[in-house]
Amino acid sequence: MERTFVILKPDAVQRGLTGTIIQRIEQKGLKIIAMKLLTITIEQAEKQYECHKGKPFYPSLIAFMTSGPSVAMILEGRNAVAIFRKFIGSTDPVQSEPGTIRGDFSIDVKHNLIHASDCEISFKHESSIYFSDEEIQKYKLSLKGWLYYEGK
Ligand code: IDP
Ligand code: MG
Repeated sequence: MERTFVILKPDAVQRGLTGTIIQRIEQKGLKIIAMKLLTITIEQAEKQYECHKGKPFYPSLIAFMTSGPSVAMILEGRNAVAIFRKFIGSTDPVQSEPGTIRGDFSIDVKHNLIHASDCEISFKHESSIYFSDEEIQKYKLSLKGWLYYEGK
């Protein structure tokens, strides 16, 4: 089953929005299989955002991401990557639709509350920075049959 890597950024923790966002994730039907509160190190942030190195916003992005605790998560579900990108909304809240997390709760392109993998390759890269295999929970979601069928 497809997985995606998510960070509730330091602004989400400071603004007391982690509970609201996690509730939306659960309501959507994505399965939380790993989750922890951590202060991201400079090394971790640089690895995660290596594709943005050299861009004007890169130094302030690294400073922001390491400025306080974040919540890191792995979610699982059918088409988890694409569905969750839609769920969080566009990077810049000027463009993100109401109803999305960024569209409902943020007004600044940097302080946009949440990160999510944009493809399966990014998922593998990002999740390996923050989680070991032992930290990923294996369990059956009892309501799974009400979310989707295993076959077609
Ligand atoms: P994404 O988080 O939607 O994948 P990216 O383009 O990968 O967006 O950018 C990574 C993060 O860098 C964004 O979520 C945002 O926090 C920050 N960022 C992106 N563009 C800008 C900008 O123009 N100014 C300041 N911060 C930016
Ligand atoms: Mg990105």
